[in-house]
Amino acid sequence: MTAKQLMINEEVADALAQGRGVVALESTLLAHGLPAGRNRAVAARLETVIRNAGAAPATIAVLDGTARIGLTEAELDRVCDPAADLVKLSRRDLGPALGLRGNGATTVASTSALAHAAGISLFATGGMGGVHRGAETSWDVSADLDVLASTPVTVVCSGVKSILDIPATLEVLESRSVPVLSYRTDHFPAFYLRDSGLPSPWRVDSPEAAAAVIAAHHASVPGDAGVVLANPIPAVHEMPRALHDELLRTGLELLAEKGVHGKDVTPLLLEHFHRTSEGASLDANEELVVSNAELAAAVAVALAESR
Ligand code: PSU
Ligand code: MN
Repeated sequence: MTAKQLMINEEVADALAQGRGVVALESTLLAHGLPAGRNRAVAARLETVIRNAGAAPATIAVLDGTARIGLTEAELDRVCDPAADLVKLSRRDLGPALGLRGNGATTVASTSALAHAAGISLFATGGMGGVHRGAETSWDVSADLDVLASTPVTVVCSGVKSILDIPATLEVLESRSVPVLSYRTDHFPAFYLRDSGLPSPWRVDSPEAAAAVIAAHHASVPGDAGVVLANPIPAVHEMPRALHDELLRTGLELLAEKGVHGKDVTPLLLEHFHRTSEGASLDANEELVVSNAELAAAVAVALAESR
């Protein structure tokens, strides 16, 4: 990428040059996953917890045809402003967005790709995309999985939402040689819930252990597969299961009723959860992302210290 296409801000560039920890953050969860106002507060909180842990935050978005790694306060305002009308950019959309000098918010797929291009190996988010329910006929499998299979970046997330087909998502990660580690639990988490009901392939109990696994994975497994570090939502913020199941049921009905497909599925379901739960899912969402940013920063620092 040319210097005009990829710009790394000073804080991030300095941290990279000094071998300090850096944590990438995506912008789709801000622009399309959280309501206006609340998204800006979450953006600030994420950056603060990462700095407090001794790492540099690198929120990523495409603005005026440039992929920006690390945003100014004004750029964060813009990403969080619905009037800015940022489109949701998966990895395949980066060429059009840069070539046509557009604006967009980056998903796990495009954020991982841009983070790697900038030399960043850790990324924190809420949930990642995966295999959608009914993918056997819709073919809706998130590019997040493909990118993880071919990009040496660790994604710290709270697993995947139960709106997806979680067993199928875990199968694809296995086929594509992406290790899945869960943090201080034997169960793979499901975003609003601490336990998806499925066992986690691996468990780690400290940031140092996660860093050791990440380093050993890249040293021993040929290819460029990334790593999933799944961090369950803090227990005090977990959603009541009955409320969760009811929202999921009505959310899936709403999707079928409206005939929504493709990239609009996740934003519509999130909006349904947030509206119907009167903010309970919003609080859960915020707390899990913050917790993931904290863990990612601790792992980034452990990785930097072990080098
Ligand atoms: N899961 C969430 N919140 C989100 C997303 C996923 O709980 O905002 C976003 C992420 O940016 C993820 C993207 O990369 O949705 C996946 O979209 P798709 O399924 O269209 O690939
Ligand atoms: Mn999709």
